[in-house]
Amino acid sequence: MGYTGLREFLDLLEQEGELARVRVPVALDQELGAVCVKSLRAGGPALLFEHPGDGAMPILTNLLATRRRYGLALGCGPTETQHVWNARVKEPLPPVVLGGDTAAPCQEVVLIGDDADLTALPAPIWNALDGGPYLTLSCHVTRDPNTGLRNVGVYRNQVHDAHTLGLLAGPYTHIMLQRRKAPDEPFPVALVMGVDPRIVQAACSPLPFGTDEFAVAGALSGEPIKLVPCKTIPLEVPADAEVVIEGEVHPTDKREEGPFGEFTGHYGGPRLPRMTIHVKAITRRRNPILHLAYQGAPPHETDVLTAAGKEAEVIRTVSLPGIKAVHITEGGGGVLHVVVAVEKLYEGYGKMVGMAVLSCPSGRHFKQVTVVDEDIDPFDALAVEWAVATRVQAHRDVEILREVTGIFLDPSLPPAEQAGPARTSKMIIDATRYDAKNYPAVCLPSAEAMAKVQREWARYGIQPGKAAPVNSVAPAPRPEPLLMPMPVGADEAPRM
Ligand SMILES: Cc1cc2nc3c(=O)[nH]c(=O)nc-3n(C[C@H](O)[C@H](O)[C@H](O)COP(=O)(O)O)c2cc1C
Ligand SMILES: [Mn+2]
Repeated sequence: MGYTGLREFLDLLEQEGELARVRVPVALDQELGAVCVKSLRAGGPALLFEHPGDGAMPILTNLLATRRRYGLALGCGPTETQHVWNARVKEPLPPVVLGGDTAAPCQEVVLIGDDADLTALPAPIWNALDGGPYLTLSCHVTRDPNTGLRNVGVYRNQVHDAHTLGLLAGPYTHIMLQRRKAPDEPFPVALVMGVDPRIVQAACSPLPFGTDEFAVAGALSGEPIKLVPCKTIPLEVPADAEVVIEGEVHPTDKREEGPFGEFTGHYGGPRLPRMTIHVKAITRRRNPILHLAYQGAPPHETDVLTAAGKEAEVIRTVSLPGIKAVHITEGGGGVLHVVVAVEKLYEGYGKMVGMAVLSCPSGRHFKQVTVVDEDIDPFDALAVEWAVATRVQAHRDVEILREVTGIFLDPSLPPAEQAGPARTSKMIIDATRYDAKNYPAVCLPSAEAMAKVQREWARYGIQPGKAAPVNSVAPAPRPEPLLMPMPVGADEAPRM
């Protein structure tokens, strides 16, 4: 649909003015991270560093770091992704496996054993206190030994030495759940970097356990993903991948891993002995692009990558009627805070929705659910705060749930919880209007006056203001006008 594979997507982004080529050498030790941060804060384009660390292998970052580019990857507008996603993934499209003798781009160069040298890949040190260089956007392909089902998930990899990677995957991740019956046994893994963006979207989304993310990526793209067998392990990888690392996870062979600047904007978990991946082969294109993602203080790519698919999952799995839109916010790192706009069906419905969102399968990591009326755009931070400020009585509308499961990377947890169990408090803020029928009316000029001004705006000769956003943690700019609760004119941006 629209394009095939990463290379064609990059062409599309270039046509759309959404790709910048950085032609000067950029140091891997934090300079590259700093360029990512500055560009992310400005809502900038995808970045192709042509000479990272003076080397010849380009690094691609910030690819899907804005809602606009996430939508472009799906062939839809930035506010349509939730509904487009659910419409397409109703019917997963399984991948096709090509024969082992296929001349696959991902195996133009095959490096086995000692030749498979990780230090040939330009892995950056992203943030000041990182424990080493990290590969950050590797799609880990594994197979469940009990069911034979495939999983594809993104987890961080510290580069320990030429043939060893670290792996940090939460106990709830599917790569770990697949191994729950034999947690200490080594198992094969293929790390895929630089693939069709719809594979990355699926690999970062909380699809139900047992779902083959390649089949979801196939459904998202409208054609089956083409796979080829790996060279040294019994797994299959996308034929057009840029770089593939074949190896084995060794759960009991641990190396000191971390710390790593996480999506929360803080260091995530202490430096600890964690499991390793022993590399058996690296296969790649002749001139590959290494696809990575910056993580750290929001805004960053995880804000969008882990949020958008999860928003679709929340809508799909919460069966209460009246849910209009879901926004997992940038300030919450695309993980911790969620805003839900609902048609309030009866008194108490806001809290009802809040409880359902917290307890849906993909709601595990939410700490704060803000439920707003349907006149509030959940993507408009000003409108959401306005609703909280003017429609909430804390004693009546805020509920706190104690010691429920959270995410161990949350820096606000007591240290013992960050090292393991991660029990957290959660909060529901019901910012829907109480007793809506008798609620004071919203004050604005009439619908007719607003629509006329919208239509005839140019006539007034008013230039846009020059005020810059004051927050450093500002959400990426949205292309549509933000929706305040105002009458909708004919040319108003569509609501979700
Ligand atoms: C850039 C990026 C890095 C991530 N790193 C990790 C990580 O190191 N460990 C982890 O458990 N999840 C990480 N995630 C989140 C997982 O990708 C996400 O939970 C996904 O659903 C995992 O796939 P699974 O559900 O099949 O396990 C990361 C996500 C992104 C976008
Ligand atoms: Mn999965």
